[in-house]
Amino acid sequence: MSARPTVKVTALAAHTPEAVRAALAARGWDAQPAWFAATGVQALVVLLDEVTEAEREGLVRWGAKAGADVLTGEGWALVGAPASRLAPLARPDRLPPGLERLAPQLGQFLASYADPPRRWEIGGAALNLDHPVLIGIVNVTPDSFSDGGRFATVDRAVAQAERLVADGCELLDVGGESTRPGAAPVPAEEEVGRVAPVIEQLVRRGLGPVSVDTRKAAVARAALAAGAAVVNDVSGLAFDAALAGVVGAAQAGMIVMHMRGTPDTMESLAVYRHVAAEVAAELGAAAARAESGGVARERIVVDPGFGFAKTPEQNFRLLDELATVVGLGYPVAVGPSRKRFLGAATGRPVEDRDRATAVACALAWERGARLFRVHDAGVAREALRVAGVEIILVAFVIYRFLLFLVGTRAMSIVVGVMILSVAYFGALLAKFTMISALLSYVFTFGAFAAVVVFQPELRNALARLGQSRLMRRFSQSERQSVAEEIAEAMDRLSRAGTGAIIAVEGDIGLEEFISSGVPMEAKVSADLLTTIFTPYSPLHDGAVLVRGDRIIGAGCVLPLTQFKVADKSLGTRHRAALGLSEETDATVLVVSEETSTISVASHGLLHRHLTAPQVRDLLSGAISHLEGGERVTAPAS
Ligand code: PMM
Repeated sequence: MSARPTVKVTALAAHTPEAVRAALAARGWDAQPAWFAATGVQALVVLLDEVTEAEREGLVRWGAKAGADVLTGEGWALVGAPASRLAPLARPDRLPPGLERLAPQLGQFLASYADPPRRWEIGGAALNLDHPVLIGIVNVTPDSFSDGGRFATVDRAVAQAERLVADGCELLDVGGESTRPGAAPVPAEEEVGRVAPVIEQLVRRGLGPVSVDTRKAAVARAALAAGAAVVNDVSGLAFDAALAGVVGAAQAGMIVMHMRGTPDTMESLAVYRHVAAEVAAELGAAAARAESGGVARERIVVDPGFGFAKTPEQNFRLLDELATVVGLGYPVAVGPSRKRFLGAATGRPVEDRDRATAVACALAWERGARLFRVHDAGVAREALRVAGVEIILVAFVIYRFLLFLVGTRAMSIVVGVMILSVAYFGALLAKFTMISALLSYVFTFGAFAAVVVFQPELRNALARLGQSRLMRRFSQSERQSVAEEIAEAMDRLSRAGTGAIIAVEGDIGLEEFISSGVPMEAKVSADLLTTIFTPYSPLHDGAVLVRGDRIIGAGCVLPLTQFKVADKSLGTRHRAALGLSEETDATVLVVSEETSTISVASHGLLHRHLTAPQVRDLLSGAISHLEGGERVTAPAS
């Protein structure tokens, strides 16, 4: 009876439902059920505010039965469970009595969570949100913080817009009033004079759709008349109550951004107890204002307003907890481009923050944002790509390095070094000065010791680096004939009781051993091999080295195994064969002078009593490895 294979465990990346969806789809599930099941198993945590005492008690009882985690306090409850387990709380027909008030809000959240908005309806068109949508910034203000004044004329604005569109922007955001901290307000007529001619030109040249970045109903009206399809309001409808009506009437799209106060006062209002939750709540209220003012839900995008009434730390917390804003159920836009908080983190000046912008956008995308307001789409995209390639490269190098170490003595030493490092930093933290001083000596001299201890490994690694498998590939038929010649030679030598040792090179080069004997360049043949090992021939005592179909050296000295060999019937040839197979991936064949038997050393194991056909099959690749290898060595005491 054959044993069952072991159960394979794969940890799925469950920070979004994507991994579960992909796993189900790969197992034949249809797209829609796979997505719903994936969102169902996703663990969610919802915070419920303004709950009554009775509702708290009801939730705790329900949580105990449903297997959900419920934490509560005065007026609030925090519920953690997979979405599918939360679902009954959103269904009036399945709600436990007393929890009826929960259903509408929770239902809306779960519905948009399971089926997030995939399109954004804007004036006369719709933007698809199944990929990152870049919004290119065209500032026509003389004092914008990042590119102030550069595109102040229509022609320059158009040229910038053309670059942005060429770099993949799907919407152009034209702004005529700076919103930098402390910026002075611009009268509506002046703002219209800046933005309307530019919007007209962009639309006429087919560079649209175009958005207007304004807080004022009058400016929005003029911009929409000039052909704008979106109004981007950084005040979240707090500045001009008439704005929602203008956007609603024009059936345009609207970006509702979060901020507090005005550019003049916002810095003093950056006070939050929990920035993400408060921004989401205030933004939800602003979006509700837009809806009740006449803007249809599917036309609204929300934006957490990076840099507006937030300190650098609050911006980063908000970026990390962006899913809370995504939970409002509207598509989310972000505008971290070149902002001060990125400068605070990177130390870069404003003109050198596009890489940081790209990284912030990538993080925001992963947390659910779909639209990205950027100054330089090309650099941002390029930086994103480079950042991705770099991460892959570093991960690949670390992976190959670990693969190289696994199973070698180096791995246990790496573990030892890690333990010592932990001890060292522990001693530093605990201010144990004697222990940390001693360990620092260990590290200083340990580096030299490592070079000595790992000399064979380092030699191998360097040899491996210089090798290319492709260079040494030779055809299957050549390999077959080489295998036959060597097997034939082994057979003749063992019948004659002649000692011999032949090392067949693997991926690791053997050139360093050639110089210890006589370099050769001869085709492998049974006759030549038996001749070389004939007793009293000058070369019979050393090893023959074979690369591909060539004998590259004879009479060569191989390294002896560093371990103890207890079996006295194994002489110097066997110890050399084992030694080389420990340091390289060569296959080393030995004919014993004492017993006339054939052995093979490979990867530190010895296979004894081989027949010539077995040797042939091993070398030709007909069998990939031999069963029954023995570890005949033991650590030297
Ligand atoms: N930032 C600025 C202006 N308008 N609009 C939205 N929706 N989101 C933002 O983050 C945002 C914005 C300020 O930056 P800028 O002066 O570079 O345009």
